[in-house]
Amino acid sequence: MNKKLFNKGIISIPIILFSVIVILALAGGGYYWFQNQQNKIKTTAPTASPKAQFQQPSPQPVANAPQISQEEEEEIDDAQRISDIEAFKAAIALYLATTKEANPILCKNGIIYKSITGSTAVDGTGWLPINFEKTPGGSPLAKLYIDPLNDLGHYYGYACDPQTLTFELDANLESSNYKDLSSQDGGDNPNIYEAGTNLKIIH
Ligand SMILES: [Ca+2]
Repeated sequence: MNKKLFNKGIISIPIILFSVIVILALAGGGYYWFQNQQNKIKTTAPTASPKAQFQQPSPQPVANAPQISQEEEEEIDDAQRISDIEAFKAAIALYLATTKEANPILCKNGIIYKSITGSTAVDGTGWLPINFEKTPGGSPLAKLYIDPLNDLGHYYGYACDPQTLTFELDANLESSNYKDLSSQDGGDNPNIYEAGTNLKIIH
């Protein structure tokens, strides 16, 4: 009985060892094959996946950006100037018509105020010395306008007659399209765009 068992054990140990060797060999072979496949994929795979390539932004066609000519730029500036001057005229007219100040002050006599000097404050301390905050309901202007270029050749000018409470606003227009307005505004300077209630204050 015991011998039979022993004999069975003798037989079974090599079988077990053989089986283990076979399993290890298979596992090792499988692992080697798997690594080999992985290396193949790594070496043959493109640097970017097809999906990533698909998502790569294609070069944008060069848009035909609108080319703004010098003349058009000057016309845009001139349109702005005329709009600003009109807004000033309306704000000053409203101030004069509605302010409860006993003696509304438009300016000091004989001074030509320029948008290149001073701030854009609307409380009388800015470049244009009217306190628009004395308009009932508040200043119609959030800030004083300045010329689009606002340099020595292009600025807004302002002066008044303190006695008659009349005023003049000036601008230097640039574009050939708007230039004619300077000689047709009824003022005394054919080269300057003049607006207001007395166009003979600034000479
Ligand atoms: Ca003029």
